[in-house]
Amino acid sequence: MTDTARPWSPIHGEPYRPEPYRPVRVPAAASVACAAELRWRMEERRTVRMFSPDPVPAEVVRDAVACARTAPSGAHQQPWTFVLVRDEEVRQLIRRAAEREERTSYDGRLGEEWLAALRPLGTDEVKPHLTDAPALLVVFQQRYWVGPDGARRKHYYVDESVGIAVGMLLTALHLAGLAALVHTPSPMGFLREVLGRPANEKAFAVLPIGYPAADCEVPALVRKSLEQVLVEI
Ligand code: IYR
Repeated sequence: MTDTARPWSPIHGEPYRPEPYRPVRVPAAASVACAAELRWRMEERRTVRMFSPDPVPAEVVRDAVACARTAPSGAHQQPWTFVLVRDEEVRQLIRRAAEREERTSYDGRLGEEWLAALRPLGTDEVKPHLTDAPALLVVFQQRYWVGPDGARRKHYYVDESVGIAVGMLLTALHLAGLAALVHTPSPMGFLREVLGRPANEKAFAVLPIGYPAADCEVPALVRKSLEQVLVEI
């Protein structure tokens, strides 16, 4: 599937330019069936921390990023960059740097309340998934962009926009049969350096992507029910 996007340019300051939008109406029965199917497919998604080193088709990850980039964003500024790392040495570098930060975090920087919240997840400072998973997708948020005049221009609702895009990415990966973890080493400044990203980009998350290991375990967690999270008025 080729990329059907038109060439992108910033629309900053341009006048409103409407175009028709006439998606085919999905018949109600098909809509209900699709939503129900999707609901159960997504119920199966788990955050995975134990990956098989088996390679993943790069095309699946690229297509998932292509899905993520359709996310809505503040002022349609699309303030994201996805860096796909498959190179073994770079993954090793990222793991070493992340574990250095995590050690400080788990040794007390997080504080007792946070550590208690994490206990049921069974996480610690050792992050084998960063090198076991055959692909790391590092998501950067662009805090601002630089206009043709060299001036910095603000991006709006960057956290929300990139968060929505990552949600769509996780959905696409899961439906395509790949597992992922949203890893947020803190602080993440090292990622910009290791990956040579520009100053306007700030790491948002590192996503190890792959197949679960044959002996993969996940914490026995319970999701809130639909009734607990949905209020209908
Ligand atoms: N970044 C650390 C700690 C951590 C924090 C949260 I909030 C989690 O949901 C999971 C982990 C780590 O990756 O271990």
